[in-house]
Amino acid sequence: MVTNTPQLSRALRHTTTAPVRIVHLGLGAFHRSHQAWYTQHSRDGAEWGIAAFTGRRPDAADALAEQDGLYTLIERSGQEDSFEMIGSIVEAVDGADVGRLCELVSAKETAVITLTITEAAYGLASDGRFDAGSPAVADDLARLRDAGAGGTEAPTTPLGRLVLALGARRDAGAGPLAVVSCDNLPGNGEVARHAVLGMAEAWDAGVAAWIGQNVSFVSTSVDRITPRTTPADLAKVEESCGYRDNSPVVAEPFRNWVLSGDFPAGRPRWEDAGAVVVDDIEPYENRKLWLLNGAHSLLAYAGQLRGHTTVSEALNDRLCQEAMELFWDEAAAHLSGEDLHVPEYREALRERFGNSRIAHHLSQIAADGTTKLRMRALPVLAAERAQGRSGAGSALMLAAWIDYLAREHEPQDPQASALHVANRLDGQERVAALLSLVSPQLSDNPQVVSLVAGLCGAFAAEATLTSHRPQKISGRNS
Ligand code: CS2
Repeated sequence: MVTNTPQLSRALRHTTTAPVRIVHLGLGAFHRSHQAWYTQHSRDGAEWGIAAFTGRRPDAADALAEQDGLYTLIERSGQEDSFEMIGSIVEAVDGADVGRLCELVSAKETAVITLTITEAAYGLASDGRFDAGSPAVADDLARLRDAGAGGTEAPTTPLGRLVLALGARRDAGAGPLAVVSCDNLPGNGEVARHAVLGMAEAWDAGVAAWIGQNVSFVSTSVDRITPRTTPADLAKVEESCGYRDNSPVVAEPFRNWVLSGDFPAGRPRWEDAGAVVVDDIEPYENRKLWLLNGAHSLLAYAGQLRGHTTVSEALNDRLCQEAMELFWDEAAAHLSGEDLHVPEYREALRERFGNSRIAHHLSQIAADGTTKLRMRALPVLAAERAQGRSGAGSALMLAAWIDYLAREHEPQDPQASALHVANRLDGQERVAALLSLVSPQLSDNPQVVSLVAGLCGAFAAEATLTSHRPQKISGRNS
């Protein structure tokens, strides 16, 4: 390893900063490999600086602030790495600094707020609606009330912080702006609207009314596989770039961004970098959520059951591969529209998943199963059953999750305590209780419960899918 190398900074690289016009909540690797990359690659990117706030911990902001927001993007193909310095984040802030958030959101120049706060942070109940009564929301409402009354408490959830900051924008008379959800949820703009309005209504009707009239909620489908950075990546940057970067990001070369909605105060020309603006986002969202994220969740649980650590390892396992194709066949039957190019999309995914130079850990994808499976397995299962088919390919994903929970007693999940209780039951009772946390739509249907229960064990070491072969699927379109 090279020593005495200078640390990356704006002075070192002679870069200037753009004025803050975008505020981001959820400073993490994905934001840096995706929205920050698109902003840098827009022709007017030099006019659009991002102030990015972390979620629970300050670490990512501290590391980035030390480098004036600069970092290296390592683009990792199946053959080689290439390095690019990204400078569109001009301010990296600890999410707990709610004062700074309010200040920036109330500035007239701020036109866009982007979110990567995770699916679980939208406060959805198992019926998919915003749960105003959940303990996290109730606790943050108490803090919002205190903050609104000039107290010392500040909200701690991204939603609470966002609502407080939007209230500050209303008070400042800074005008309309767009909130852009970049989390993997169907109709994420609408989900964000319900969550923000639900929280605001419970706090201050005036703020809620202002949000209703002035905030545009934009839906997006976002895509770029971004594994965790490792110490070896830091050493690689030092060796190849000649500076020390404590915060590089690794991503695959592929990226995609589809957006739908209004930007009342403007936005960068992200389309220069390949973003696509459409009127109807649903087909694109479903394609990405089902084919990419659905397969990811399936591989995360099935792959770990079979002793694998990364996506590319799981993809080398015939059983996992077969299960993925079965699920894709089911999903593809409900993806229509020629420009979706489903067979090509599947082929591209096989290649992306198979990139063994990207160590995308299955354990990372396995987190927050109750929320993710509601978006990834349930819609395909429901669509299959509505057409009179079993939906066994989607049910396999649920069965793999249930088997995975039998050995993972402390899973990261927004419903961790309920999961813990359900997990202690036995047999079909356990299956039904766990499914109810994904959605009552699953647990209320005895046929679905026994279908999933019957598929449990499908990924045991000696199993073959033929012994559990799902009912023949008709109507494949690829
Ligand atoms: C993954 C996603 O962790 C997960 O749930 O499925 O983060 C996935 O890698 C991205 O959506 C890719 O764009």
